Amino acid sequence: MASKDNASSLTLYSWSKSSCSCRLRIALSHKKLPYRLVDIDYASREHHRADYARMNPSRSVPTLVVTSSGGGEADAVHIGQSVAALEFLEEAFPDAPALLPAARDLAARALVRTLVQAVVTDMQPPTNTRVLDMAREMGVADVDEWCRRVHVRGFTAYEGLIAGRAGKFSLGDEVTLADVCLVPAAWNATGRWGMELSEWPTVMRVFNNLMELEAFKGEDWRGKTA
Ligand SMILES: N[C@@H](CCC(=O)N[C@@H](CS)C(=O)NCC(=O)O)C(=O)O
Repeated sequence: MASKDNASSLTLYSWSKSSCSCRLRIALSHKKLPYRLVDIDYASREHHRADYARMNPSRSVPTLVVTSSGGGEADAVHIGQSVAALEFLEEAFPDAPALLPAARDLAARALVRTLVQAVVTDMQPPTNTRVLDMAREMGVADVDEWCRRVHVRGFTAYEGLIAGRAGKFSLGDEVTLADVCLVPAAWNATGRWGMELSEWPTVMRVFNNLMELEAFKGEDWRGKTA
């Protein structure tokens, strides 16, 4: 089992352009935690193969695999939900830079988690590949417009939550899990669906500030070929 001694080894199964995978890559980079990256061939639906599904029955990316030092594959922990994996990193590596406000600041922690959910439950799932495939099968002609509409609602909610509260980042001047989830959603919006963030001035300002940071900039897939 993983412990809090930083001795665990981490493997991330990820697809470069998956917003859910980007959350983990950004967090791992921000926390400066070494890990092994395994690229999933999303186009050939590698995440739907039986060997992957044994690790992650949801057949989605990412999956974070945690092996404790001295432990074998049999003892490995497989975390197949990105937020569970993010929270695991918070708890397992308390000496790494935190992405949640201090435990005593319950209100700030609740706001960060609210912002996280505004992205990970309200924005990403309706635009997931399998959902878009279903939408196409059921006659939705323009799934890009579907995604844009989902994101307009999502960014409007996010703007309402952070306007007047944000500092350099979504909540004050420290990077949090909210930022880790926001930025990949903004990459999808701008990189896939031709959206601009100017309609949401606080979101746009926070996004631009975050894009100055290596942990975020280094994971930006827009403009890359792979
Ligand atoms: N709730 C899951 C969602 C994971 C998810 O939907 N990942 C997408 C990529 S961002 C995926 O693998 N989709 C595969 C599919 O739809 O078949 C999480 O946060 O990890």
